[in-house]
Amino acid sequence: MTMDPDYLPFHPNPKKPDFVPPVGAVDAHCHVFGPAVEFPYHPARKYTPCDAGKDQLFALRDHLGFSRNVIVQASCHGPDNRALVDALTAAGELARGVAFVRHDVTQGELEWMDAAGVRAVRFNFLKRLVDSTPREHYLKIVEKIAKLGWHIVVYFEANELHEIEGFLRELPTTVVIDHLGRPDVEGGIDHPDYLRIKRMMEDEKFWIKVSCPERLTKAGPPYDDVLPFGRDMVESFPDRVLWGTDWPHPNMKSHAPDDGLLVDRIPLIAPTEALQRKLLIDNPMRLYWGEAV
Ligand code: 0GY
Repeated sequence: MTMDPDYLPFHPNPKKPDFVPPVGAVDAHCHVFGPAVEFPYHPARKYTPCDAGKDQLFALRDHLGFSRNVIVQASCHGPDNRALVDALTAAGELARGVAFVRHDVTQGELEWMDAAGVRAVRFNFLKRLVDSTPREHYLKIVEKIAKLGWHIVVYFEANELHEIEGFLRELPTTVVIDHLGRPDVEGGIDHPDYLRIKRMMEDEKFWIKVSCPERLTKAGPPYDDVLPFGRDMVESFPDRVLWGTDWPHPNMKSHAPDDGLLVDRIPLIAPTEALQRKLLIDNPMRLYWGEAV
């Protein structure tokens, strides 16, 4: 399983961040890829990444000064969640997971994932990453996960939100929006597409990840053009924001971001210790570990 010729591997030696995260901080969006010899990529995948296994993820967690991870099943593994479950099992209490499942997933499979620490499923609406899923299939999944008390993570682009907003609003669980809802940063925080996301956030069932400046930026590192969006969400909805590295940064075309630099951006979007604690500890612990903090 050879990596795609235009695939950019993750940064080989990220800096030690200047910002020291509070003890107990959670990286609430990252992935494991393979290794393919043990956990082959899915035949229907849209890209073949470089291997990025659990040991590398845990080493990065420690290097960055984080304590825990929320690991999100990536589309290159399709509905085969074995690499995710393997990583969660190895991490024990130090990780929780977000799976990708199909409507025909069995209750036994869901319970196997739940026991390993999976707490959510991801609905991915990006056409470049997945084939589209019929609404009735999503609803079948919703019905099945309700029994386990899981929530739903959604990945979409802001300019396409109008197509699915009604559907998202009707979902009966907590709904976490990936990567700020992928706004066009050149439009600024007054752009109608971004305001649509903010309006949706007023419903308390929605949460949002203030992640992925490296993917949203037009200006490049250190991602100053993305700053207003993360800061606006943290200040507007301090109890429903999450932060993550997005390591190993699949499908980056311009550059492989330095994860230490990404951590150094945190105090610029969450400027007080109280906001940092909510973003990095209280919020993810409440949602993924069920801890009232
Ligand atoms: C991310 C973003 C991307 C990829 C995936 O599941 C995935 O393959 O999520 C992307 O290409 O934008 O969250 O890692």
